[in-house]
Amino acid sequence: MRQLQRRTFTVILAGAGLAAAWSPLARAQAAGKKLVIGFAQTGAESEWRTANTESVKAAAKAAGHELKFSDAQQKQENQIKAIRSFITQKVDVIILAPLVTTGWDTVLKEAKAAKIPVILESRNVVVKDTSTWTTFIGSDFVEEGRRAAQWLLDNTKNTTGTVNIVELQGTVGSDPAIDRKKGFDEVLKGNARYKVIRSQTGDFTRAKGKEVMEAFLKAEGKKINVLYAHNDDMAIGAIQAIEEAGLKPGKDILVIGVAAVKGAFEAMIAGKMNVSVECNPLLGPQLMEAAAKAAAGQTLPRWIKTIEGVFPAEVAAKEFPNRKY
Ligand code: GYE
Repeated sequence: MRQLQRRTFTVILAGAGLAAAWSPLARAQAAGKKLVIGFAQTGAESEWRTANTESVKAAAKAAGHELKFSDAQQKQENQIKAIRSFITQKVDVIILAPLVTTGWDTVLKEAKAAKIPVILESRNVVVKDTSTWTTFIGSDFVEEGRRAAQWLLDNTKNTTGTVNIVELQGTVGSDPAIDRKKGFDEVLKGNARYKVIRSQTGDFTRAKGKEVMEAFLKAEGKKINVLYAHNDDMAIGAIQAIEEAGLKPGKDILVIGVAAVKGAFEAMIAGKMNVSVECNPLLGPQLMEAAAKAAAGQTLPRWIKTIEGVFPAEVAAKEFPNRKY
């Protein structure tokens, strides 16, 4: 079993940037400056996302910055529009939670030309010119996928025969979906008895998670041993589908989620979910720190990585009171 972490915390990986070259006074001035920040959020697709939005709003308020918030309702074109409007409004910093990895080249170049630093949070991009964004603040999604698979291996090692897995992927083309799949497959590769028999997107939402799980159950029925959902919301939606099909989630079908949000803890305490791999949405304070540095022209590390643990059902009741999201 993986080591458990009672509380989440974050570290800045590397690179003090140009800070060392600055006088203490210049640094204090940069830190104290009130900024106008544009935040192009993906939407409100999950419990994770809601906690993320609240964290950014609260941290901006606490720092005295003005936050211009845009909810893109899970549409990339809305995020692109929001970025362009932030450029027109001459904000000091743009925070982008990119819905998908690709399609950002042009608009990020526009932000760079306007000399507005762009900070990526919670999802990453793939662009030709990587100098168009300053830093990515978020998790190691490949590692999250590996942890999910490792939990499965550890907790099914005393069983025999094929382990049939169905997978609910996140939003198509988003890096948490791509990487959570990659890490999971990587660990199970070479274990021939573990088979992903169905894999489809549930778009990170409860409603879609339920709908797709219904289809999986119709097609595969009792053959399904395990559900791996790329986030807790889809797992929770799927749990309903499993119950409606007359099966016991957590027992007839093992349920693995990602995020470790409160909803997952409730499901684990109720015995309907087996494990949730943590992904911390409370990125607001780090984002504000990075925004101040970026606005002051400092270089940031390319990746400010969140450190996370794994929470199996056995510890859910004990850990629940400590959870902040
Ligand atoms: O896991 C999912 C959300 O980008 C890490 O997006 C984030 C993911 C998170 O909607 O629940």
